[in-house]
Amino acid sequence: MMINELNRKFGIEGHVSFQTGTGDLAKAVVTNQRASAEIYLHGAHVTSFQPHGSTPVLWLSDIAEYESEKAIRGGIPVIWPWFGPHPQDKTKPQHGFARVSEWELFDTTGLPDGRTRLRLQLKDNVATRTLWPHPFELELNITVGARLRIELTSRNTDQETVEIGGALHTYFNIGDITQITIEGLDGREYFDQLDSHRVKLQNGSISISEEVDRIYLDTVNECVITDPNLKRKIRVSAAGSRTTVIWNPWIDKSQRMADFPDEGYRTMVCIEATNAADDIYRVPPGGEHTLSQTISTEHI
Ligand code: TA6
Repeated sequence: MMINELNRKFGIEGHVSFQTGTGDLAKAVVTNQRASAEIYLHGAHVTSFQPHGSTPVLWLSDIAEYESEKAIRGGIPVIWPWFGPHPQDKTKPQHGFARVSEWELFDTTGLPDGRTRLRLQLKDNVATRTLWPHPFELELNITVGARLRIELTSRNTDQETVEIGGALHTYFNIGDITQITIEGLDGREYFDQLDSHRVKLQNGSISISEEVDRIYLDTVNECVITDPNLKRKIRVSAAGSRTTVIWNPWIDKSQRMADFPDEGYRTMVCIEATNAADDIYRVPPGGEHTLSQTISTEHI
């Protein structure tokens, strides 16, 4: 849909308008009483969120690739219907296909409390069925206020039960990776993806001084990033998820990724609301599953 048609059908004064973004991809620009945000229809990808008076909350690569077959590096990639490599077929795209699909805008709402809600939809098509042979409806609800709430609802429109994995693969903007701590995962076991998926135990809060790629299990608590440089905490809660991924690529992996600045690892960390490992959902015909993440900040 052309930008002027998006604005005619879905634009709301004081809430949301539509522009041509990087790579000529269409994006929604939300500016309301509480915050601003940007969402690309490509991948239903939230690329920025900034409560008024606050530092940007999401990290976005300044060399991200904005192309139809690429995922934008940073923000909140929608990982679906599998997390990581495809369980049986490694030739299929890492992290599924939702983040490189063109989503439809379903509706926009200016809520009475001043927040703005966008609903985007993805349905099965020839391309998705070659990768995942099931009909489906996927809906992403994005609610922008002082907090950012993302809800990914999977509806099984097939005649058989399907297994749903995925993640809201959120990249957070931080002052200095070596100075932050992450609370909320103390006492949780995790798969260490960098050590043959060995199961390890988290002792206390997380500090990062090397590449970290961990799938934490049975996670129910809110995660809190304490960032002394930016003088803030970022609170990250999830629902519909009992696995949480913590990732920082550190130096070598940053240099290996073409769309990731060599020094980018210094100012980002991923905390991902995930359905992976033993937290995959078996959704019956006509059933649905919602994975959500809520993000807020507070000054310290
Ligand atoms: O969520 C962590 C992770 O699975 C890492 O292993 C790393 O591969 C990261 O996702 C980014 O994956 P991508 O396919 O976006 O380059």
